[in-house]
Amino acid sequence: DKALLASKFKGCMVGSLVGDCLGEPFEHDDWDELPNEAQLDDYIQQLIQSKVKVPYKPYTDDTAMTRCIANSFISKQAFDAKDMARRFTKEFFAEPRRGYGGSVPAVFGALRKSDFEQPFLPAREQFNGTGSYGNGGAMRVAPVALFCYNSTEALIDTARQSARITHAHREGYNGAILQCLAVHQALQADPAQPLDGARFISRLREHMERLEKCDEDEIVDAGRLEAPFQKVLTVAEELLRRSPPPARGSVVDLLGHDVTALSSVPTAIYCFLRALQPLPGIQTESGLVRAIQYAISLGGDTDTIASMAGAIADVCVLCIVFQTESGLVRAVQYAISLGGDTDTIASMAGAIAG
Ligand code: F2R
Ligand code: MG
Ligand code: MG
Ligand code: MG
Repeated sequence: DKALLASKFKGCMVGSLVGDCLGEPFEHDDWDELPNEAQLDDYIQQLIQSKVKVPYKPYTDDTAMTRCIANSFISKQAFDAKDMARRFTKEFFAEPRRGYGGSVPAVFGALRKSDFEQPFLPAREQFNGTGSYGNGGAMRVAPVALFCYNSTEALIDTARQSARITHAHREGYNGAILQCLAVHQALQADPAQPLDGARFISRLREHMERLEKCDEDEIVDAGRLEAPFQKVLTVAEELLRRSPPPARGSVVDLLGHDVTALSSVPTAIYCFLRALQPLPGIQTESGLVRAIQYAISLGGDTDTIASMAGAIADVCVLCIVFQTESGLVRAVQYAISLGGDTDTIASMAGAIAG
């Protein structure tokens, strides 16, 4: 269904943008702290009551680079590393104060100096030749899932290459692949069926098992884990099985919430999957708002984790059974779908739901 797919594509881009903008005020360099509870409540109340003045929140590097990727595909109708590198660099030098990572500006400088001749080379020289394992490749990858919707293998290859323009470390580009696969699985989910969260995450782990095997010949720098994404996804699977949901502090201790791909991509996927069901202390009917709010409540790299969770969630939550986030509309629609005395049953259900 083309219309449904087009609406999912839009949802993905909007979810990514909204997560970035709303998460930005809580992005914090101090990875040991959860956000101040009172400040967070106050912030959410402001947003719910639309008290925040226009323009509400500026977007950050996450959205700036996501737009570059989307525009490169639109212009070239293919993955073109030089074009993408050129767009990232132009965007950075036009608006360098969007909160970029500490080291990535050096890549843009070197790309510009070499006139984009070798678009993957400057990234390989980062961090004494190990490359960056920051989450910058993952935070911007959503358009790759849309562009490569018809082929998982093309998606994996394109996600890897788009990340390698700035992130040569295997954790940097594997994190981008993982986030891209998560968006893709959300796009493919059947809107008529409730999403099976356990299956969703185990399929991602199976992909990472295969991909991390291929990495065995890569240089492993000291102190980094073997097959790290498989390990963290296994932990996330275990956390998802817990009821009631584990405390936020335990989630952060076990999954992380910092600017590295390893400590943010599985966290974003966990946020999305947890937010499929109501969460204590989060009063919203919207699965998208819940995913973003929950991601922000974990603190740390809030713009990026909320943006990645939002990109996955907005594709999916609208589509579960009925394509509405409104409990009232859902109740009325469901009542009508049962047939029979539809006006009366829908009216009574609507009176209670409203
Ligand atoms: N940088 C931020 N936030 C910090 C606070 C910004 C503040 N709000 C402000 O406005 O100033 N946010 C953005 O950065 C993240 C994406 O970063 P990216 O693109 O991955 O950058 P980089 O520099 O490549 O990596 C980030 C840091 O990770 C560490 N690191 C990476 N690889 C490493 C390696 N091989 N060895 C050691 N350390 C490594 C370094 O500390 C890097 O600086 C997103 O959160 C985006 O929102
Ligand atoms: Mg950012
Ligand atoms: Mg960030
Ligand atoms: Mg009747």
